[in-house]
Amino acid sequence: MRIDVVTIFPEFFDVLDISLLGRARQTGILDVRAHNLRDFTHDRHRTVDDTPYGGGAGMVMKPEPWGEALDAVLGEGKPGELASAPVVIFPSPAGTVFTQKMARELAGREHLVFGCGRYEGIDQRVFEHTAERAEVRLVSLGDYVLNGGEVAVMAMIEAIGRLIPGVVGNPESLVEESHEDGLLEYPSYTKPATWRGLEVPPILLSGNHGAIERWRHEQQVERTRRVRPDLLPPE
Ligand code: JQB
Repeated sequence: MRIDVVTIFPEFFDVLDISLLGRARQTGILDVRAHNLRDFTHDRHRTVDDTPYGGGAGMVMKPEPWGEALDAVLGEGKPGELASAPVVIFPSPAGTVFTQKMARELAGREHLVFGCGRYEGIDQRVFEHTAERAEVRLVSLGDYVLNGGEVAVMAMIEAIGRLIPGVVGNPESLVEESHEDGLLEYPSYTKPATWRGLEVPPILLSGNHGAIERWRHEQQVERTRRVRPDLLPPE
């Protein structure tokens, strides 16, 4: 999978070299490249923002650098190959909420482009114009306000990247975890069996794999009912 990120903070994405995705990047399964939006400006000050039409607080990102940056990354791709159309994702507090289901869909695509806004966001025409050349999605990490798209994109790349075959060592760990079955995960324990007076639930030491599986499922359902009842089907 090819991932291009357009941002005014490309160094922010250097941290991907030391994350879980590092191995996949070395083997070529995942090719992530960060591009500096300011490289697509033409003025001495490498200006990417301007005051909003209609007034109001803050600044808005100018459309021209975005147009040129997206021309460049959408033009690259893999020529001649039957790769699926690129998806361009703009993180935005006004987007649809990012979910595990969305991560799974995006993990099946060949080319993702992330556009990281800053300030009060990007000129609306950038979304309209890009939608004529690619599949565009406005996606929100959750219902809180960040200062820009970079942190959201980092989270999305991690969630998507680990679903690409060969990125996470054990494919079973992908299906057993939170959200893949619509429930929160069960509590986990390791050695020692007693720690600071706290015992591991005896069932986990019983060797009865059927009973352990049932206990874990009960824990998942109980935990989900307690903290995330919105994830359960209505009574
Ligand atoms: C600028 C962002 C998020 C991208 C995600 C999430 O856009 C704004 N509007 C009002 C106030 C502040 C901003 C700042 N901002 C680009 C940008 C915020 C994403 C963002 C996000 N994904 N919250 N905020 N869940």
